[in-house]
Amino acid sequence: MNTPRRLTSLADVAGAALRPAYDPAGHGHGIVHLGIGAFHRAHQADYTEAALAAAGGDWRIIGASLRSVEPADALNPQNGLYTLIERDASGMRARVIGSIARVIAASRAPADLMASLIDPRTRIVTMTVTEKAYGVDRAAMTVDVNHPAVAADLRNPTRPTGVLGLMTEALRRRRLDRVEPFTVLCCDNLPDNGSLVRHGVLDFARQVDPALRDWIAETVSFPSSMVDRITPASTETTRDDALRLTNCIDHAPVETEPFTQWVIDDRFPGGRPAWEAGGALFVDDVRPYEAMKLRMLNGAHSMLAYAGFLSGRRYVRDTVGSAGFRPLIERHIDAAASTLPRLPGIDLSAYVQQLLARFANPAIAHETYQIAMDGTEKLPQRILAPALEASERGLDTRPFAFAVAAWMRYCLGRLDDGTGFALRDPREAEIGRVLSGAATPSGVADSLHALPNLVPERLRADRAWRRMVIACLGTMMTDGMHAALAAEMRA
Ligand code: CS2
Repeated sequence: MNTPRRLTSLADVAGAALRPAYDPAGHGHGIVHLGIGAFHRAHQADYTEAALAAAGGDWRIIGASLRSVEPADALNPQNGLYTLIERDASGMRARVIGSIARVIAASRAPADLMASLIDPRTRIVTMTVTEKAYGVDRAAMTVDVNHPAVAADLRNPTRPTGVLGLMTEALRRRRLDRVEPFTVLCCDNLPDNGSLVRHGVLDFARQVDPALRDWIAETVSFPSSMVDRITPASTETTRDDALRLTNCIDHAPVETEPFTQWVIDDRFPGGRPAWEAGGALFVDDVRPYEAMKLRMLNGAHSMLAYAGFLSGRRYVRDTVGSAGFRPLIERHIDAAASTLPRLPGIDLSAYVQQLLARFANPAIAHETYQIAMDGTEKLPQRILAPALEASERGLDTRPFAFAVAAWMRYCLGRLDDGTGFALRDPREAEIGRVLSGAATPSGVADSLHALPNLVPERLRADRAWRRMVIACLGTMMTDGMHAALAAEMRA
């Protein structure tokens, strides 16, 4: 083999990695994706790859990152190509993906992003920008005017930088130019995510121009979707493996698990790629699938992230691999499952076994600290909504109380030995303020329960719930997380 060169063309690839089963250059773009991180490259870009290979079409992706410039700097010199590595106990499989046409760093080239959004060839805008990027008040389903991007874009709606502002301005210009609107497809881990973004965009547009709001309400489709693929942040190992498997230096490789799932509302008036070629499931109502995934997978993930991180477990696989921890994960998943309706065609006990095996994947180094990030954005749909339902239906709420206590203990920002760490939460400063005078478990629990727009009112009012949270937190604060895990196993 020749000395490795930077991955720039498929002709350079000379290893075990598979190459696209179609000619990427023969296909134009049809999608703009906001938030082109590792997850998008392991998920939607892979489904689009399968769709292009199976059914063709002008459906390649123009990716954009709203803040960072790294994805553009890594992917553009590679003509959008990157290595996708799937790993599990049986080994590694790699493919070079060709579905990304190019990447825009929006902070550097805002006009380029707007031009791509209003381009008539763009028929779908997909997004994975994380929960905190939207700026939608989820209780009122209106824009949160205190959200920095929303506030900036309302002041300057023709030069938007946030998701709601970008969608509104691009749709305004398409309407003006008599170009059909694109479909907006949210792929973030939020319940009823299409409806959430729709409400946000409509409320934002109303403040810009009520007639535009009505036009968007009548003509733009916002399907919901449930996305799933465990994808840790790429590391040096990912790059080394990509080099071995392609004989190319790849600055944007991604590693992920073999499992992947995408369930989508089939509402695409402007057409869509044949994503079913990659296994996507098109349904009439995504919500039950979302609830299953958010409560069982993501809920258990958040619980084990806080309790695992604070008990010195760096990776998810170390938590399920520990005899003292695994039963608590199983207990959490079962409690989450008990809040769900029956899903035709889904065997929940098989789903549970599959989840445990996925968490245990020895080849995936998924950091508990990565999942612990942005707790205030994640807890409502993952833990608090099922906790409230369980409380109202007389089901066991203890597993959720333990998870919330672990999050509260994490909010103190220090390990049992006193070492400090950053919470990495958009409400970090506010959390620091409300906790500054709180020293006891009940003081901490009361202060965090009182954060606006977080714990549902009816759950806050449940005395038994609060007692349980305080008791769990008390053990965590007094005896440490290891002891709290052991005590919880006996509870
Ligand atoms: C994780 C998710 O970081 C997190 O919060 O729970 O990213 C999880 O890995 C994905 O949703 C799996 O599909």
